[in-house]
Amino acid sequence: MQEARIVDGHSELGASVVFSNIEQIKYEGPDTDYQLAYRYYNKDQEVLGKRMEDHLRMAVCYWHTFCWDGADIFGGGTFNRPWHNPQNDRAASDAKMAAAFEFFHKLDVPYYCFHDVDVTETSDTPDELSENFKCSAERLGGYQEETGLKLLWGTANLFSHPRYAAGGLTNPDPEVAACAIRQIRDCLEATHQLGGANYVLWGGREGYDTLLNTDLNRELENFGRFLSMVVEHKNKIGFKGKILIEPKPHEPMYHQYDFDTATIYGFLQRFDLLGEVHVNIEPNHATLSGHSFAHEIATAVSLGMMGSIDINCGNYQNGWDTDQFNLDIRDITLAMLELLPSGGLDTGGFNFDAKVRRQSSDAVDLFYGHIGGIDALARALLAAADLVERGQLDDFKSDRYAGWNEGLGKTMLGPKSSLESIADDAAKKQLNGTHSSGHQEYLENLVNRSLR
Ligand code: XUL
Ligand code: CO
Repeated sequence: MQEARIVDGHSELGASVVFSNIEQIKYEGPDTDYQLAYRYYNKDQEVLGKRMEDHLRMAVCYWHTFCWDGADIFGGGTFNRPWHNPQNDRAASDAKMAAAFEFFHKLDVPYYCFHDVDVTETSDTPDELSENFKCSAERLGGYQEETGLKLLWGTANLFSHPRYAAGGLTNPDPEVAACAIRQIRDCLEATHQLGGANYVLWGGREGYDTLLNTDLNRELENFGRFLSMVVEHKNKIGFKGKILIEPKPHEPMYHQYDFDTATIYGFLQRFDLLGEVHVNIEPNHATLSGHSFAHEIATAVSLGMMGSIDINCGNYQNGWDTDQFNLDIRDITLAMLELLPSGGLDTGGFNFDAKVRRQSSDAVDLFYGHIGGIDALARALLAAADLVERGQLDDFKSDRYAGWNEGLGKTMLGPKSSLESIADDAAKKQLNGTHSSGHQEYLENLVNRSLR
């Protein structure tokens, strides 16, 4: 391995050079044997008239990669990162930030994402959190300026502190909801100040464990009212990014209100927020709600709600949110096929909401995890672009639905049609519709041919 290349000026902010024996990751092509290189992600390569980097707009998340120490519910941390200490004091938070920006730079991705508490030392009171987070945002701004890294989105953590056990915006206690709102206000303003492209709300504890202690209607009404205030504030401060809700059906709660994209659509319609709020789709959350990743993307695109993506995957056996790096190129290709024809991502990106396994305890494993995930995205993009360019899938769908563009189909949908007129016409013409093959296997083979 070659010597590290440190970004100019990093030393001014006290960079730790934690990954000092790792060079910036470069594209070396599919045949390289070097594991710290990209085989498919070639950021300047044009795909369907756009650079790969601009299609994917990839981000690294702060929480899994820099905050998590490998602890799970059965055992403590296994990672022993140099930037962790048990107090998570200012020094640890600074060291973490230096390491994070060194990592972002060395991966050569354009964006990162954070929760307020990820980038801030442990704070005992809401006042302390507010003050400390302001300082953290200043320091993040300094790193962004130095490295050219950009913020894909920020979010307030309204699920870790014990006060949020029964929710943030949907908490039965107004005092707790007020604390949540204060955190959102601070984080939205910091995200704006840092030039963030979006602001995310993941309602991890906006839901319930039992209806026996829950006034579902009151909680949803409050949620709608407070979400409207978020939108109002966004407009007031001139934040141009999108407000995104991240669907997830359960975990940590038994039931979460932001169950899936279609549920969120109904909620936004109820509170007159359609067009103001979009979704941040996560494959592992999609599968938890009984959908595929592609289904959630197709639904968001069709409802005009597409925002951003937290790319990862679950584990098909155990049914919880394992947040693994998604290496399933076929699964991602199917989702890309829904996304690309709509023009792709606008303010959104692909954020790696994924973590290395608890046994992958070396810092270099963070590189292997992300490199694998990045190359999988690049391969899926190439495969989906190939399918779009060949046009067979599109032609097949167009032919399948062609009957609605003229003749009978067009008349049936026309302004003069009624249930009665269509039924009478069917009887008069002795219509006797027959089935035509959906050719699923033929289409699946087309997809597989493009996976290379
Ligand atoms: C939790 C999850 C979160 C959100 C941000 O399942 O996905 O990391 O992305 O709060
Ligand atoms: Co997520």
